[in-house]
Amino acid sequence: MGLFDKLKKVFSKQEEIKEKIEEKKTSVTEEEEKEINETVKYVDGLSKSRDNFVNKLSILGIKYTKISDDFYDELEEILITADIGVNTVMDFVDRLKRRVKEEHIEDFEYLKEVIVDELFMIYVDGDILSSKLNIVDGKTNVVLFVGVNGVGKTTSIAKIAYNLKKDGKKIMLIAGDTFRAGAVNQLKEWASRINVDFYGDDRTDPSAVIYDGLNKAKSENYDVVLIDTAGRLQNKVNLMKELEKMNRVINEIIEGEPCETLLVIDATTGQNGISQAKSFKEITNITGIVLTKLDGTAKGGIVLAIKELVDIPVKFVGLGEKETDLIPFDIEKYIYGLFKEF
Ligand SMILES: Nc1nc2c(ncn2[C@@H]2O[C@H](COP(=O)(O)OP(=O)(O)O)[C@@H](O)[C@H]2O)c(=O)[nH]1
Ligand SMILES: [Mg+2]
Repeated sequence: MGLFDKLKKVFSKQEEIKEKIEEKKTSVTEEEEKEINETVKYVDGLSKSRDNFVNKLSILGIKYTKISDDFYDELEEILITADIGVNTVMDFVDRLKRRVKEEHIEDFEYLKEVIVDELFMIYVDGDILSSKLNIVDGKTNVVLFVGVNGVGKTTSIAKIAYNLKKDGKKIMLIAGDTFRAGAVNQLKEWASRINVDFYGDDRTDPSAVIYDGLNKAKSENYDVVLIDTAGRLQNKVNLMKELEKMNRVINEIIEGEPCETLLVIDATTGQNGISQAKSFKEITNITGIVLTKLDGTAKGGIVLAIKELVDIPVKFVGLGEKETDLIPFDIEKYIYGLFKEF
């Protein structure tokens, strides 16, 4: 049995359980319910991508009775338009051709299995996959958020804070986006909505705000501090200097911090998002990516392109606008959500 078959077995079972829970025909532990809800979020959030992608692939299976060069060309095109990077697609098709030849594959149903297996392999590719934040108990951890305007930084901070708060952590949000009008208030409103603490004022130097906020957080033993920033990528040199200064201030107050610098990118911007990621990678040390608005795109393949072109782990994905709609990235659930009807 192929890997995809296994995923289908596990996750479709979870979807069945979800229905039973809703009909109050069964009950599960809190932990199990969390896991099941995440699967359902992937399935719902990736529906646009799935419709687009899987439909095209299925049509391909009807159109070609034989696996020919034309078949491979069309397959390549479908994958590239799904925002999977060009080189990844080329490698993938090469691997597929090799397997088709070696295993004498003629049956499209079986080929489907192989396609999904191989896409999965691209992502995994011997890497250790961890979507966990690098947070240590017993100290104040600092997570810095960067990314251009409108990608979903502030919303993602609120969502992550909401999850950490549920895990019993003492959380502070610091408003380091002193550039955009309304940014400070937006973060403040989120803080009160999800019931965590907030630090921010009307000064224009983000490092000054961070300095005071972080000193307070340290002396009052906060577990995690999440810092919002403004990402004006138009002026790379200035942005680099500003981020350097913030990092220096943070490290002066708490040695070794920030423990994470998360880059937020918007999945609906496709290749543009990828080039933002490359630019940010050049100017500061990014430890993980938050990929937002996956629910709003039909090109969910972007996760695979990030892997190929940027090689920074996707740690969270945004699949909606509510505080419960940001979940740890899980390649198996992602693949299932993308292909379940394939
Ligand atoms: N559908 C959807 N919308 C999102 C997601 N993440 C953020 N948004 C929306 O994107 C818009 C910009 O978000 P914001 O956090 O203000 O971006 P920022 O400028 O980077 O701080 C808001 O309307 C959010 O509700 C997501 O995962 N899915
Ligand atoms: Mg913002």
